[in-house]
Amino acid sequence: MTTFKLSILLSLAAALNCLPIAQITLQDENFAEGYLKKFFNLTEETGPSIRRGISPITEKLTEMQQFFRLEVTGNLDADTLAMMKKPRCGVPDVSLGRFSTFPGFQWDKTSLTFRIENYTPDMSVAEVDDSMVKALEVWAKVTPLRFTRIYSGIADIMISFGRRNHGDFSPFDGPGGLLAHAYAPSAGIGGDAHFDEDEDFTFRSTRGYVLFIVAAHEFGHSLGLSHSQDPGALMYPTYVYRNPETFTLPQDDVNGIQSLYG
Ligand SMILES: [Ca+2]
Ligand SMILES: [Ca+2]
Ligand SMILES: [Zn+2]
Ligand SMILES: [Zn+2]
Repeated sequence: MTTFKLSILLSLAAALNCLPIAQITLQDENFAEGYLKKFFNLTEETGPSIRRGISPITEKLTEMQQFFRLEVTGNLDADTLAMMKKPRCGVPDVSLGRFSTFPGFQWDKTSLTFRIENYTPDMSVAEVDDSMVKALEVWAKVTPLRFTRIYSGIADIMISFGRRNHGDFSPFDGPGGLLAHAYAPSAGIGGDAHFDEDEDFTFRSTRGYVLFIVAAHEFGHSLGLSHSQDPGALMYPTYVYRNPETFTLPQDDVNGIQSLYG
């Protein structure tokens, strides 16, 4: 534990060599460590890289910079920190499958149910309903998957809004940062999508986060996609405003979902 802390401090100190010291604060360093733990599986265990003398922080910073196609420095530089601070999805970025999927996680049926358990006060009920239905249609359009809404009982895809600790082991974080997360296909919590009620969701405005866009991304996870490294993809981890009226599913996402469901 102590050794790990020390190695983090040393590698972050090394990372700061080429920057004016005032630019990155201790708070930023702690934030960066938390980010790498959450999204890039930074752990305190010793592994092959430690035996090769590479600090886990440097290794994970490198991995993160490669994922986001940043300049690969292995250092916590300003660009890297700025990327870490963008609002984003809560699902980790560790990439596992060839087409940005979670290997072994896909529905073995094409007819799925969904249920909207509660609503956000940010929008009208009709706007939330419309956003969720259209977000599922994005995926139905390019696959044999069909979605049926139910109003009671357990659906495959349970949709809810919550803040902070909301009943799973992945609490939200207040305004900004994490916007939502969803679980890969399986029984129980699998497929479910949770939205951070501390965000300001919107139907069509350029202010706040367009619920349709956030939901369409999360339902990609509900169906088995992981994050894409393609900055133009819907399954890119950070939020990018897109006009819901003119949205079409980018090719990278079409390829990903069709690799699972044809
Ligand atoms: Ca479920
Ligand atoms: Ca948040
Ligand atoms: Zn995501
Ligand atoms: Zn959750």
